[in-house]
Amino acid sequence: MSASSTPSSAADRYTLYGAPGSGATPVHAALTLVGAQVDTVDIATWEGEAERERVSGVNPMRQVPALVLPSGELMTESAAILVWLADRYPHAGLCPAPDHPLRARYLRWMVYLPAAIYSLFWVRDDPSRLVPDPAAQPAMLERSAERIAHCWHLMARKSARPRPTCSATR
Ligand SMILES: N[C@@H](CCC(=O)N[C@@H](CS)C(=O)NCC(=O)O)C(=O)O
Repeated sequence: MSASSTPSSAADRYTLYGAPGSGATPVHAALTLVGAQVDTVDIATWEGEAERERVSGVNPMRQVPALVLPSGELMTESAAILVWLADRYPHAGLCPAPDHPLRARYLRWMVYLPAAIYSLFWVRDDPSRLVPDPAAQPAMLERSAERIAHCWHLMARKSARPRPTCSATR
């Protein structure tokens, strides 16, 4: 059994920066499922500059989740963290193995979520970052909400399991 397939041990201690309801939540769930030890640092970046400043020394993007690995290396980007944890602890069964037929689909949607949807919240959380004119902000919020809804629908449609045909159910 290689080191990467061993169940988590006492050495597997992580520090997770984030807050409930943030992208740190699925990371915390994955760490719990693999049985790792987690020290959490509560930071709600969307609450303002002071909170973002608190995480800036750890993650220059001033965002959560930020995860310090047992090696001391920092990981950011929630999807990358989830993929890394799932591969690091295969016994937990969190993802299809690299040679599994569903691997491509898994990677596709793991990257799609932050690229197509999560990134839009950087603008929505503080519209003035990209749209300085307050009068123009409601339109941006409305259109980005439509875009997000469209992306969720597309994913739901395309990632759904194909329905069995009549002949397949016989
Ligand atoms: N690309 C990052 C985005 C993380 C992100 O947007 N986090 C939010 C909280 S859920 C944040 O820290 N926002 C504060 C900001 O961007 O200023 C990821 O996928 O993990």
